[in-house]
Amino acid sequence: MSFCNTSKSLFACAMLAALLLAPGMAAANEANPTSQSWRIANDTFIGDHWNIGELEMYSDAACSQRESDIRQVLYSYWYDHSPQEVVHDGVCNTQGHANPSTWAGLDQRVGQMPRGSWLGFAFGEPTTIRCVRICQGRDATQWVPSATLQYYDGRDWRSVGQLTFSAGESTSIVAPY
Ligand SMILES: [Ca+2]
Repeated sequence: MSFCNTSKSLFACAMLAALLLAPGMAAANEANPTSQSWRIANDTFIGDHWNIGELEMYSDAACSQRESDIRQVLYSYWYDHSPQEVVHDGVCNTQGHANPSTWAGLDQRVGQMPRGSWLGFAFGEPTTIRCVRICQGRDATQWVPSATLQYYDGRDWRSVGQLTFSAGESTSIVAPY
């Protein structure tokens, strides 16, 4: 970049280069982002609170390569304090409310507004998520038809695409990618 050819901006240029090359940062290619932390956030208003009894993330569009090296469950709020493992224990729970085998988000406006509730994982290694399977509630006020997939780039959460779900169990590839 010509910006880097003038001596006056050498320091700024070096800082920029260091930032771009910092380990753990997301890949520069926004169409194929890589990160250890991924989450889904509601795109539509939630009448009560969002219930998710199982969340699975896959690195391929065929939804066959499941990322199972889960180091941490990431969430906006945990309503009923059920064990965090319930969202990745292999049991497709689609019950709602304060069922002990499901995650429930916040049932107040800040959590009900679009992007107000989210659930995700920190994986052991950087990956790219292209497919998500969830088992969410069946009550009309406790599931969402549309969600946004986001990854953490080291500074902010960035949206990469949309997911389309039905009540209960459903799988969606990320669009567009
Ligand atoms: Ca489960």
